[in-house]
Amino acid sequence: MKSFQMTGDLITILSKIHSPADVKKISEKELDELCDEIRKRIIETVAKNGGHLASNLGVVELTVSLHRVFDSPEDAIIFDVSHQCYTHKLLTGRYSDFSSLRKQGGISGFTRRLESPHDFFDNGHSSTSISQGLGLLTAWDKIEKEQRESGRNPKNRKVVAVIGDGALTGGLAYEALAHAGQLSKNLIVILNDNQMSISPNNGAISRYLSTLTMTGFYQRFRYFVDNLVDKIPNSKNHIGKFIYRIKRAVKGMFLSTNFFADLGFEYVGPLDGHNIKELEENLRRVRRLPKPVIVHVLTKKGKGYSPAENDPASFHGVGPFQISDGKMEKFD
Ligand SMILES: Cc1ncc(C[n+]2csc(CCOP(=O)(O)OP(=O)(O)O)c2C)c(N)n1
Repeated sequence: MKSFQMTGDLITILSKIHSPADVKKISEKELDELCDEIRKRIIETVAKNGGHLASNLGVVELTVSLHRVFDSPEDAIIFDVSHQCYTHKLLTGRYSDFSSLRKQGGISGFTRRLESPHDFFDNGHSSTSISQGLGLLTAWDKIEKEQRESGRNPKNRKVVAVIGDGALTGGLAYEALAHAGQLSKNLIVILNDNQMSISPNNGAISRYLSTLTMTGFYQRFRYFVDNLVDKIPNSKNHIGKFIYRIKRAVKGMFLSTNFFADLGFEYVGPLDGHNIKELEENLRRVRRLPKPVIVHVLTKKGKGYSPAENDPASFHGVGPFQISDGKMEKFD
């Protein structure tokens, strides 16, 4: 990403995207370029109009992957708070109007039902998306049941709720997690963990998510060691037993019980939220699971624009700023 020399570059891939169907046609080779173009469009627009910058730069690859795997608006993608919905707007037919972002009569900085069938809720209040998703899924299940009973073939629509680790500290999210675990419907919750709320996240939930991240490191360590052991001749004997003991010790250091699994969710992750291939592969698998799933995705707030990466709290919500150095306009 060329954070500092963006003006003048052509936007050639993004300008041809009018709906998620077009996102699915983009070749793997062009995906990095698409993400660069999305970041360029977001930075240029927010630098003029103000808006939520760092949160949006962090979810570019995640949102592209969601629109490649799911079929919005047949499937619902719900954004918690929805301050991070700019990529979603750019991919769902609002690219050409995007310069009006947050202007009177222009594109809203949040999801708005009147603006697009791809926006399922008028959001703004944090921690509501899991509950909204569950409500939608319950209604769709009812409709699909009636369709089946009258001999029609329902579509099996999917619901995805994207919630940040900051919004996950709000109590409402836990009522919804408890309810979803009980109903056992195929609600897909994407936990966008950038270790930041508006400023650095803290408290026991944040600490717990870090523990889960360590679990991911353990899993990668385990696959690495298992692959290595397979290559050693006679590894089933003494060496194998020794390695098994080391693995148990490392596991004890990192692994605790999984809160989400205990609530009845399948836990997937943690995944690299900037690796589209890894995201897509896992999301395609998750799409088929017949139970609630939580996909833990690690992202970097402000990704691709160094002033925002270095100071994500100041770039969470900004007024106009200078792209070359991130200097913000002063309001006296
Ligand atoms: C009820 C309520 N309280 C506070 C806020 C202010 N607020 C806006 S975004 C946000 C959370 C940001 O953290 P996170 O969900 O992790 O998203 P990120 O910006 O880090 O991607 C909060 C608390 C709000 N929107 N609603």
